[in-house]
Order: sequence, then C-alpha cells, then structure tokens
Amino acid sequence: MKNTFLTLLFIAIITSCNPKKTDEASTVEKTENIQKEVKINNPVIKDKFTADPAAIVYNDKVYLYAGHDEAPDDFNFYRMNEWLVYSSADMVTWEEHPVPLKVSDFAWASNDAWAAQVIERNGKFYWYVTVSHATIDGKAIGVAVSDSPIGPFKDALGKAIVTNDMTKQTAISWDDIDPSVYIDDDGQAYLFWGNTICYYAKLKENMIELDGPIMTIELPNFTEAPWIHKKGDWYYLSFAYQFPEKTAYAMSKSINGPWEFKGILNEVAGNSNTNHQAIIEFKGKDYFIYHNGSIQPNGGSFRRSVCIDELNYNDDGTMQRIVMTSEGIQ
Ligand code: FUB
Repeated sequence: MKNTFLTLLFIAIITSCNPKKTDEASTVEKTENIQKEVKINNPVIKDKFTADPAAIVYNDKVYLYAGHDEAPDDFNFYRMNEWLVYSSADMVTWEEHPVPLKVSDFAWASNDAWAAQVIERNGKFYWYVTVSHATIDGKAIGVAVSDSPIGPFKDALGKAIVTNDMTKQTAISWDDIDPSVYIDDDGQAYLFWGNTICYYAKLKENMIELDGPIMTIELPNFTEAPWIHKKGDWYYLSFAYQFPEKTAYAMSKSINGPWEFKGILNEVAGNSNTNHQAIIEFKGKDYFIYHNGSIQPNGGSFRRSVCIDELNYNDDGTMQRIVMTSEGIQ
C-alpha cells in the first residue's frame, strides 16, 4: 500500500515537472477539438448509393430527390428500380422518407429509374422521370404527381410524355433521358432533356402534356443532364459535358436563348464517369448538388453518392468553379 502511494506520488511530481509533456497533451487536445468541429459531410447519404440528384425548396425545407443505385458490387452497369426522397432544414441533417416512386408505378415502363426532377405548381408536385419504355424501343420520360413533396407519387398521365420515336435527331435509343423542368416568370413551363442532343419543349399549364414542337439547343460537347435555373436576370443551362463527364454551363437573358457557352463549372467527380448536378438557392446561399463514386470499397460509376458543396457567383453573373470537398456543408 505504502509502495503504491509512493509510486503514484513520484509519477505526479514527474508529470508536473515536465512542461513539454503538458504542451504536447494540450496540442493533441486542441487538434481533437478542431477535428470534432469539422465534419466529413460528403457524401450526404452514406447508408445507400444515391445518384442523379434533383432538389426543390419548399416551405423552408430542401427536398432532395435521387435515383437509388442498387447494382451489386460485381455488376458494372446501372441497376436502378426506384427513386428516393430526403428533406433537410439546414442542408446538413437529412431525413429519409419512405420510397415515394418506383419504375413499377408506371405500368408502361420496364425498368431503369434514371435521372429525374420534381417541380411544384399550384400545390401539386410533378416528378419527371427517365425510364425504359416497355413497348416503344428506347428510353422515355414519364411524369408522376403528388400533393406532397415526399409523395407518394402516382403516374399522372398513364403513358409517357416523351418517347424515343418523337425525337429523330439521333439514331441512339437513349437520347430521351434526364428531364429538367422550369417555370418561367410569366408562368410558362418548359421541359428540357437529352443525351448528345439537348431538347426542350413548352409544357401546357396542366404540366402533363407538351405544348408545341420539340426544339433543340446547340451546346458544345453536350452529353446529358441539363439543369435550368435563374439568378437575377440570367438563365443558366448547366449540363454534363464530354465523357467522363464534367459539368459545364451556358448563360442567356432568355429561356429561349441564344445560349453563350461559359466553360467548365465542375471537374470529373471522384471515381464516377458520370455527373449530374442540381443547383438551388436556400436561405440566401447557393448550392451545387452532384454525385461521385467515393464511398469505398465498392463505390464507383454504378454505385454513386450524392454530395453538396457551395456555389459562388462572380459580379458579372458567371459561376465560379466548384471546389468539391469532403467536408461539404457544415
Ligand atoms: O443514372 C443513370 C444515368 O447516368 C442518368 O440518367 C445520367 O444523367 C447519368 O447520371
């Protein structure tokens, strides 16, 4: 007992007489505190593979929609049967909601829950989706509707709004993918979509029928994934550029163009040969939402993950190159 007491006393004296040791301990403590403060928030969804993000702001919340990458580790192509929805009030904490829409909700579709986008009009939420058509060769675009941003959604039309036989500009069967929808200030809605060719058309006020001819937009190295947004009096058309895909963009003073190409907005995103962006403003800040293949050991081009980083504009309206980070939004 006496020996133990003397040993403890000796250790206490030695420790208090060794300022170097104390400094080291406090440095470690400080580093730990800094590490605690900065979290690794990208990818934002870590328990599932998620791809092709789209997002809306509604009633002080952000609703994030994504395709679900379900490909097993030894399967090197897309396996996607459903879309997912998450919500957040701070862009950091995301709540997952029950699966709101599946390919099987469209009786005329066979598979492939590819890229999609939701928009709200008059209290209803319209979800434009890419699927493979069961009877018309190629990809097609469907539209689902719900009274709530988290669904459940149901087929709004009972058939595709766009099929491959409606677009003849290219022989490929997958050019009718990646719908993006926008309602202009005068209330006119537009649907943009495409692969290798960028298409757009007016939508009727009911949001489930095209209103007029399908038009095309000339963009250099357009691959897919158009996304329209407006900031101030500039319209922005961002898109997947070249392959492997970077994100590039063009600007215009009118939704009908002419579009001026402005170059690359985001580089190839880690470990994924595709990219797919959504751009939103929320509580005074701008965000760039995309996917990469960063979750290891199995992440990659067919097991992707949604990430979010800040987006910044220059005074002339051009967008600054995205800095992809692991920290994401803090
Ligand atoms: O997720 C399937 C397809 O890959 C999407 O439709 C494209 O935008 C690309 O991300």
